Amino acid sequence: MESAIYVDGKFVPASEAKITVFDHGLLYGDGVFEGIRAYSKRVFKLEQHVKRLFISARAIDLKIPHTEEEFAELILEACRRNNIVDGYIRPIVTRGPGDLGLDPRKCTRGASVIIIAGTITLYAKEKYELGLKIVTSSYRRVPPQSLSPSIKSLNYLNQIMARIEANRANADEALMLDIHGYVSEATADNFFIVQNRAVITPYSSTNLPGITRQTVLDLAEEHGLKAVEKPFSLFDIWAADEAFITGTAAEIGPVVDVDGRLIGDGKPGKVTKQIQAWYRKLANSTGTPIYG
Ligand code: PXG
Repeated sequence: MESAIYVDGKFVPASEAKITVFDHGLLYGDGVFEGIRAYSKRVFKLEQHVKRLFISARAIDLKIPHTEEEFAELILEACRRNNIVDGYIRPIVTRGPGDLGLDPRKCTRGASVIIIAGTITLYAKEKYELGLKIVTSSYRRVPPQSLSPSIKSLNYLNQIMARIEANRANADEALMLDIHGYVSEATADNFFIVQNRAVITPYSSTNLPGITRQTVLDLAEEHGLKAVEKPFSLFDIWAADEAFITGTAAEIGPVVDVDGRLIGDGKPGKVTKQIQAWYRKLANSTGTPIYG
């Protein structure tokens, strides 16, 4: 059966879900989006995702034609229309249709709202058992002086360039440094190291303030580990006991090789595995019920 997609105010079959070629989301990457997961008939961290979507929209001066509560309800409805039990929900809000020319004032109709509810797989299943092999990209993450990397916008070319580099190197993912050479994040995930039972991740000023990142920081504290946000460099990765990436789509992905150097003993670490288990348990036992 075809999936039902929300676009421009109504649910339509996927084959009829279309927007105009004059949408500024397409023409200029002018828009924002979210990536949300559902586990066991519940939407995980729904409120946080909707809040971040609205903050991203506000950051680019884009008005979403709904309240946060209405938007959350639309996401739940998208899940119901697609009989989601476990799935991935992808809300997108663009500047909407407008004449050529990047001035947002050309988009007189207002924002386009799209919600896709389906599935996503970022890395093969065995990568979660064997660990990911990543390489440091020669592309630096766009600095906040140019465009805040904390905005979840439709501009992913910075990360896609890094991803192409990783593909060419036969790696699973790329590690991106910030403009000063400190670790920023992976192309679509936040990055952590584990050192002496402390989980360490960079401040979110140079990356996306990931909802999984925050969940991991909270889980670590709750279970008596130290959760630390601070800048660190490649040196600290070489010296780390463990490393992993976090993201809604990726969940918790162990990193065992960076630029051909093994992290720890080259196998997914003990703390990483604990965090995977805590995360799985939380994700499968909390969230907003889809079916009431
Ligand atoms: N950094 C970036 C740049 C991201 O895009 C994360 C970190 C992790 O954030 P969360 O809140 O998910 O823990 C992301 C997540 C997609 C897709 O195609 C979206 C992301 C990642 C992978 C795929 O919908 N964004």
